[in-house]
This record gives sequence, C-alpha cells and structure tokens, in this order.
Amino acid sequence: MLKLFYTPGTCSLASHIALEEAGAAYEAHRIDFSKAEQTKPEYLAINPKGRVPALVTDRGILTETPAILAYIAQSFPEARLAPLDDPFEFARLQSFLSYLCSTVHVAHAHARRAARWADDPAAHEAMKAKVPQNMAACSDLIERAMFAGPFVMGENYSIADPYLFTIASWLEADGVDPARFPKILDHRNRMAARPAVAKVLAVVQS
Ligand SMILES: N[C@@H](CCC(=O)N[C@@H](CS)C(=O)NCC(=O)O)C(=O)O
Repeated sequence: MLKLFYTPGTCSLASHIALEEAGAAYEAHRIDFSKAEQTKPEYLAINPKGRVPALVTDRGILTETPAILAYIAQSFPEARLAPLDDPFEFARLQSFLSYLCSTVHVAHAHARRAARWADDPAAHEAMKAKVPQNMAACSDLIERAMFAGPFVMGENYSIADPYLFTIASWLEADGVDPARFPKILDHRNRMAARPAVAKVLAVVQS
C-alpha cells in the first residue's frame, strides 16, 4: 500500500488530496515539525532531504511534489487527473507544477526558512520582508496568465488544482490579501467544497 508522509500546513497537502481524488489505497503518516521529526534518523532514512512529502511505493520512495503528483495521475488513469495521452498538454501541466515548486514555493519559504540562504539575521529579516511582494507577484501572474478556469488547466480538474489550492492557502500567512486575486480565491473556495479536499483537511487538521 502507498504511504504518504505529510505535515499539516505544508506542500504535502497537494499530494494528500491527489491520492484521495485518485481513489488510491494509502496510509498517511504525520511528521511533526514541532518535534523536528523531519530531521530524525528514522525519517531521514525515508527522505534524506528531511522534507515532506515523501511517498513510499512498492518500487521505492518518491519525493518532490511535481513527481509525486505525476506518479499519482499516471498510476490511477481512471481518475483522469492529467492529460496523459497528450504530450503538449501534459507538458503544459508540468510547466505549471514546476512554477509552483521552483518559484512560488521558494518565494514562500523565504519567510520561515531564510536560514537556508544566509546566516546574517538582518538578511533573514530582509528576505522575510520581501515575501508579501514576491507571493503577490507570483499570484498576479497565475491570475492573469496561467489560470485557465474553471480549473487551473481549463475544463478538466487535474493534479495542478490541489497544488494551487495548497499554495493559495498560504497567502494570508504570507501577508497577501487573496481578495486581490478573485480567480485564485474562487478556485480556493470551490476546492475546499470538494469532498476529497474536505476529507483530507479533516485528517490533517485533527
Ligand atoms: N521541492 C519540495 C519541497 C519540499 C519542502 O520544502 N517541504 C517543506 C514543507 S512545505 C518541508 O518539509 N520543510 C521542512 C524543513 O525545511 O525542515 C517539494 O515540492 O516537495
């Protein structure tokens, strides 16, 4: 059975929702950041990066949200979570996932994880101060140029939707008023009403 390692409030939510939407049989294992469990040898044996998510499969362990999401979509084709038979559309989907992973998530991480990039406490404060501006700029680009509607990629729900939902749920904490981005906010509200999302949130928030 698949095993997802997750932590509440993190990017692992996207993979968690995708597993639920896929109808996958999986177990969810919580990693408690308040106890620094992600740094303990037991977890580093699963993911040497010391991060969530990690997905244990019968063929090995996967990390990195875009890879996990694509694996879920390809493993459960009947759930239609990606345009698997269209190379161009699949690449467009990957492009969106990559943007969230490599740019938006990294912009967000500068608030709480600034020590990754500098040792100087003044530099940490400077990076933190920049987060609202960078997250708003990323959201603006998604709102104007990337979000097709009604779902991220257009008419069809895909693995891009739980990923955007996850990152959009951080906006307030990142000092951005989501009301500035009506399409993203409307998407967030519609996502929250999906049974799979509500089920995962109930587990994660318990
Ligand atoms: N590129 C990775 C990022 C994973 C990541 O940074 N996860 C954060 C939570 S959102 C984490 O585990 N942080 C723990 C730490 O930095 O100690 C992905 O997309 O899966």
